[in-house]
Parts: sequence; structure tokens; C-alpha cells
Amino acid sequence: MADAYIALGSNLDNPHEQLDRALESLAQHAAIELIAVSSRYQTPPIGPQQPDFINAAAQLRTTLTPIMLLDALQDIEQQQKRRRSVHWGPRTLDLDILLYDNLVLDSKRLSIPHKLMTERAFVLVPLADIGADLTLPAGETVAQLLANCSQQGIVKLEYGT
Ligand code: A4P
Ligand code: MG
Repeated sequence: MADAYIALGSNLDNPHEQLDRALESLAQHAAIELIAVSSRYQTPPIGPQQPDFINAAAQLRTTLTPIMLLDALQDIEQQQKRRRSVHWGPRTLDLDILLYDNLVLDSKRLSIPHKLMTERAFVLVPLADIGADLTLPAGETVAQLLANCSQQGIVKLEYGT
């Protein structure tokens, strides 16, 4: 069993519904247990001009290997009609693996911890909801990383509470 943390993001086609469906698919997966889900945040887009995102984070417990987990997340993205066109562009659903136990992995398809997570408030703010004390393999905690990046424009939503 591994503990994994993932980031969820959407800025097209009813983002809240996209996140609802993704979380439901994760919860229903035979090899994934959904342990915790953060609040949702409206976040200004990083990258080209596009609608604001809804971002969240979730903690999973899984028997899947990292690559199998990536396959499972990409299946869910496909089910929700994710089209990969513009790099960093708008998307119905983006599911990224942030952490997988204390693993460090750098392969062609998969980097863990996620390469840009340490500098992105839209990842760290939701992650801190469910794991502020989490320590990354390099030794910093999520709370320490968050203290070093701007949270400007990020709004906590009351969705589902
Ligand atoms: N890949 C490597 N490591 C991982 C990992 N840890 N988790 C590979 C998931 N995938 C990983 O990703 C491209 C490839 O990355 C995958 O095929 C996988 O093999 P993608 O999701 O297809 O492409 P992308 O999302 O366009 O590129 P990228 O670099 O993943 O973009 P990001 O970093 O996900 O950024 N602004 C706000 N406010 N909120 C957002 O959520 N998201 C992005 C996308 C840009 N701006 C944003 C947001
Ligand atoms: Mg991605």
C-alpha cells in the first residue's frame, strides 16, 4: 500500500462537475481508496490567457505502482474528454501525481515529486489543507514551501461544505 497525493484542476465545461466526477471515479476504483479531499480553490491561470481554474488536492491509498496510477488518472482524464492541445492551456480535467510515499522518480513518462509543485500556489494551497506537515523527499514541508510563494488571487470556495 502506498500513500499518494494528487492535484486536480479544471477550467472548462463546468469545472466543479469535472472534479466531482473525477473524485467519484477515483473512489470507485478497485485499487484506490480515497482518504482525504481538500477544499476547492479558484485560482488565476498560470500560462496563456484562459478562464480561472478550480483546483483541489486529494490523498489516495493505493496498491497501484506509480505508472499504473498514472494510467488510471489518464483513463479518467480521457473519460472526461480531455483534449491535449495547448501546453498549459485550458482543460476539462488535469490529474497530476504530486507525491507517492517518499519516492523520487524521474522517467520519461513520470516525475515524482511533480516537477513544478514546489513553486505553484495552486497546487500547494489545496495540498496544505490535507497535508501541511507532509515532508517532501528533499526535506521541506508543504507549509514551508507555501510560505515562499505568492497566493495572490487564490480564493477558497465554499463548494460542498
Ligand atoms: N508527467 C510527468 N510527471 C507527471 C506527474 N507527476 N503526474 C507527464 C502526471 N503526469 C506527469 O501532462 C504531460 C505529461 O506529463 C503526461 O503525459 C505524463 O506522462 P499533461 O497533463 O498531458 O499536459 P499538460 O498538463 O498540458 O502539461 P503539464 O506540464 O502537466 O502542465 P501542468 O504542470 O499540469 O500545468 N493554472 C492554474 N491556476 N491551475 C492549474 O491547474 N494547470 C496548468 C497545467 C497550467 N496553469 C494552471 C493549471
Ligand atoms: Mg497534467
